[in-house]
Amino acid sequence: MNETVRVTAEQIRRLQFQGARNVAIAAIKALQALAEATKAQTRKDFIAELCDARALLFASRETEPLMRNAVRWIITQVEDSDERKVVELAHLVTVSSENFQKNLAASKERIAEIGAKRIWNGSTILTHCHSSTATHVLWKAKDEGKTFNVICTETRPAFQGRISAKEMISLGVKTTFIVDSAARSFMHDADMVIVGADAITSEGNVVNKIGTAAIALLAHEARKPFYVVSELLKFDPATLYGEYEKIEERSRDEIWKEAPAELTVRNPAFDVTPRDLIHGIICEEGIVSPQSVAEVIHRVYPWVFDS
Ligand code: RUB
Repeated sequence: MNETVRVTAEQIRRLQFQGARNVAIAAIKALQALAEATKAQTRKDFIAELCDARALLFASRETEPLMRNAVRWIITQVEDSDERKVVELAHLVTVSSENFQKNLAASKERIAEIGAKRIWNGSTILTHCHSSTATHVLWKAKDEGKTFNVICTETRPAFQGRISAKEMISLGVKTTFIVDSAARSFMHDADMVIVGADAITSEGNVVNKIGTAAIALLAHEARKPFYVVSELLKFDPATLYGEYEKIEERSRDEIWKEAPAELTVRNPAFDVTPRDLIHGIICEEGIVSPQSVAEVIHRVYPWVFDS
């Protein structure tokens, strides 16, 4: 196995790359490194090497369809090419990886432009966990000269809320940091919720950091809009064909290292927010309803549905 792929998969598993976008970019870069270092002599061997890398990267975190779509797309470019020379196929991996990352960066900018329009002067935005897409929307609003406040939940057990809070502070945004269980107490101070996504299902439900669904319920109760900011490529095509999105369950040690052995400790990394609680999905094609997201993806990225 290529060393960079092995190390990257381990870093992803250990949360050294955090958030769906960063996980996908790390996996793409690992494929690029594999292509640069390959010793494969034949097309068949090179494709076999890519497929081994795919299996290892997919296993690193299971609730990451953006990473899966990216890796699948890059490998498909190689499989669909008539080229026989390994050096040319390796070059194709490099070019495809760069194109995919350019597309991701363009989507992020577009989402920020659209999302920032929903933020008005004096408003307060509650966010959960750390989504680079959500913080980019807030960066954009700030860059446009808007003044607003942010409430960050700490996001147990890995405290990704601290990353969001530090980013907001460095932007000069007035930020309040709360424990997750204080979300209801502070929902009335918020004008809207903005969170990221790890996966979007065919029904329009959104999988994001554990606790997101409870926050969506609180926003619904308080009649505050709950927005998800996400690239369309976080859609998981397997859900269209009947699969459930798998929810990664992480080590009990992340919650309580010295917990009594006989105690059952559960640590799901994500939960599912039902579409009825989502005001809109802010994606690169605009603000779309969760109900119509599968159709929009079908129009923009038809290849996602190829098995
Ligand atoms: C991160 C998380 C983020 C999404 C979206 O979970 O749930 O909200 O991944 O992030 P973890 P982005 O820290 O366990 O990876 O918008 O950066 O893709």
